[in-house]
Amino acid sequence: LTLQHEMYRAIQRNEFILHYQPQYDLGSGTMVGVEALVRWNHPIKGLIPPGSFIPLAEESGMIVQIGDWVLEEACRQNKVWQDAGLPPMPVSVNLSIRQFVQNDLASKVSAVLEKTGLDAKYLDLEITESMTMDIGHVSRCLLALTELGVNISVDDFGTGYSSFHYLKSFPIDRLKIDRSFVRDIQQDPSDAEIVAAIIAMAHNLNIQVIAEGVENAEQMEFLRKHNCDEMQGYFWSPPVPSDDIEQMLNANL
Ligand code: G
Ligand code: G
Ligand code: MN
Ligand code: NA
Repeated sequence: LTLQHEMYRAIQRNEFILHYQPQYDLGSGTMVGVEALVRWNHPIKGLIPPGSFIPLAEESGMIVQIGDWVLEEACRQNKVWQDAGLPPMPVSVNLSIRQFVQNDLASKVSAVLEKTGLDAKYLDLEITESMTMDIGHVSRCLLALTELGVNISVDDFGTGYSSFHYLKSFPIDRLKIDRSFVRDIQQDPSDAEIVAAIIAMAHNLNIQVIAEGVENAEQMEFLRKHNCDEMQGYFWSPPVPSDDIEQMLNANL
C-alpha cells in the first residue's frame, strides 16, 4: 500500500487525532486559546507527525478530506469542553489553501458550527501564505467567513511572499509571528527589530498579534515589553492530547 492509499483508508478508519497547543495572554499569563494540530495514529507505525504526511496530503488533494475532519473534530471537542463547564476559549484550526479552492468553504464551516452547536466566535481559522492563491477569491471567501463570526489569523507571518498584501486585502483579526523570527530575538538585532515592527504595525491596523515558538523567559519578556498580545510555544506547553488540555482548563477554574 502506498502512503497515499493508507491515508485514504485512515480517514475511513478514524485514525487521525488532534493534539492541542495552548495559547496564552502575555499580560495575565492565562490560557486564552488552543491550536488544533493533527496527528496520524497509524496502527503499525504509531503516532505520525503532520510534517510526515501533510505535504503528501496537500499534493494529492486529500488535505481537503483531512481538513474537513479536523474542522469538525476541533469544533466538537471545544463544545464538549464548554458543555462540561470549562472556561470557554477559541480553537484555532489550520486551513490549507486547497480548502479555499472549493467554492463552499463558508457554507461548510457554517454547517459544521450548526452540527456541533459551537458558537462561531470560538472558531479561529489560520491561513498561510501561498504563491498560487487567487487573492480575489480568497478575499471573498474570508469575508463570508467573518460574516459568520469566525476569527481569521495569518499563520507563519513574515515567511511568505505576500504578507503585506494580505493585510491590505483580507479581513484579518490576528497575525501569528513565525517562530523563525522569535528564535533569535535576543541574539539577532534584525530579528528583534522585525518582531517589534510587526507588532507595532499590526496594532496600528487593529490586528492582534501572537508570537509562535516562544521557548524561554527572555523571549517572553521581549514580547511583553513590545506589547505582543499572546504567545504560544514550548516554554509554556508543547501540543498535548485533549485530556491534558482538559486538566489545564480545570486547573484554571
Ligand atoms: O505539529 P507540528 O509542528 O509538527 O505541525 C507541522 C505543520 O503541520 C505545521 O505547519 C502545521 O501548521 C501543519 N498542520 C498541523 N495540523 C494541520 C491541519 O489540521 N491542517 C493543515 N492544513 N496543516 C496542519
Ligand atoms: O505552522 P504552524 O504554526 O501551524 O506549526 C505549529 C507547530 O509548531 C506545531 O506542530 C508545534 O509542534 C511547533 N511548535 C510549537 N511551539 C514550538 C516551539 O516553541 N518551538 C519549536 N521549535 N516548535 C514549536
Ligand atoms: Mn498554525
Ligand atoms: Na506557524
